[in-house]
Amino acid sequence: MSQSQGAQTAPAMPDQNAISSELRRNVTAANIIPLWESGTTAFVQGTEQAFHWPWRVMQPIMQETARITIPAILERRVMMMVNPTIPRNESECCSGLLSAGIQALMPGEVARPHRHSMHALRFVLEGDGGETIVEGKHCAMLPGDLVVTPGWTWHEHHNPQGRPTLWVDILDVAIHRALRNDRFQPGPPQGMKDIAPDRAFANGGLVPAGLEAASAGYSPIFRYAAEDANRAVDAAPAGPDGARLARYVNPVTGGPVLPTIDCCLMRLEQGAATASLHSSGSCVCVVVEGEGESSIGDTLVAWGPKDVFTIPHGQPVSHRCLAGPARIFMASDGVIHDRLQLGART
Ligand code: GTQ
Ligand code: FE2
Repeated sequence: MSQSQGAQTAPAMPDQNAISSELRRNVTAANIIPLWESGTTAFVQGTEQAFHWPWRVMQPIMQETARITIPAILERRVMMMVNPTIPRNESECCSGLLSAGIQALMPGEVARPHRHSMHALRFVLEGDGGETIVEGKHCAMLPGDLVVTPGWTWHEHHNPQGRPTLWVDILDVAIHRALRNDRFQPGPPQGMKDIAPDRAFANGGLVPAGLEAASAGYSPIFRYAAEDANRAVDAAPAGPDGARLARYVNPVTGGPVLPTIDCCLMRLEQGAATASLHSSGSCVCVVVEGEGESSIGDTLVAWGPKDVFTIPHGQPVSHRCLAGPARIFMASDGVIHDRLQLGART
């Protein structure tokens, strides 16, 4: 897919005196705005730029944040990464329609059960004893694990012992706010669904029959272990440019893990560089291991382990691995673009 780049600015605002003072009074009283004075004609496509939150910046911030012990903060010790290049970013997005933050749960801490309309995922950076319970299913949180909490599923985080657990949260807040449908409910959980255990889906190519309807909205697997993802990407055939890509899927439908967020893991060998591609969705990337640089539109990002960087939709991107192998986790809002049939437009 290719898209035109660069900001398209609306013509200069016409003279506010173009309409008579009487008409001005009348339209104001009637809650009417002339289109030529409306902010909706200031098109903003293409103005988002790639952005980078290096771990060397985030790590000391998270270490300092971990010392805060105010109870209200304990359960949401999250530092959000807000992309300053996104115009009118009321939803504090990181890339496209995706919000992202780094959360820390210290030993002995609990984030109490709740649910919300937003679809969310966590990609674990550090930890040994933490877990998230999703709709009653216990999901261990080990480095490199992906844990999804689909919209309106009950979830709670625990870190009974051991080291702090740190992870990247990625949520589709903006679309829920745009639809005026962002909802939150505190626990205790009620009306939890009975979802088949993850081991029912652990036999490659075979899944329990009859779950199609129940699994249409989201994946019945809530935890994708790092070791499984690594094995899958290592076994994936390399593309012509040497990159290997494994996609996290809903095992029943083959669809994305969340209705609005598609995830994959890329592996690049040392010295390899990907072909220049356009991304149909906007991406939040988390570097699992390795070092390299990515050319994204006009921006060059030099990345290392636990760095977070973004890829705005429609921008040409090429990743180069300088110390490898490199593994990069990517979460994209491309599902939303696809659902709106935007991919075919050039
Ligand atoms: O851990 O459940 O970053 O509910 C924002 C909202 C994390 C969570 C966020 C949440 C969570
Ligand atoms: Fe939550």
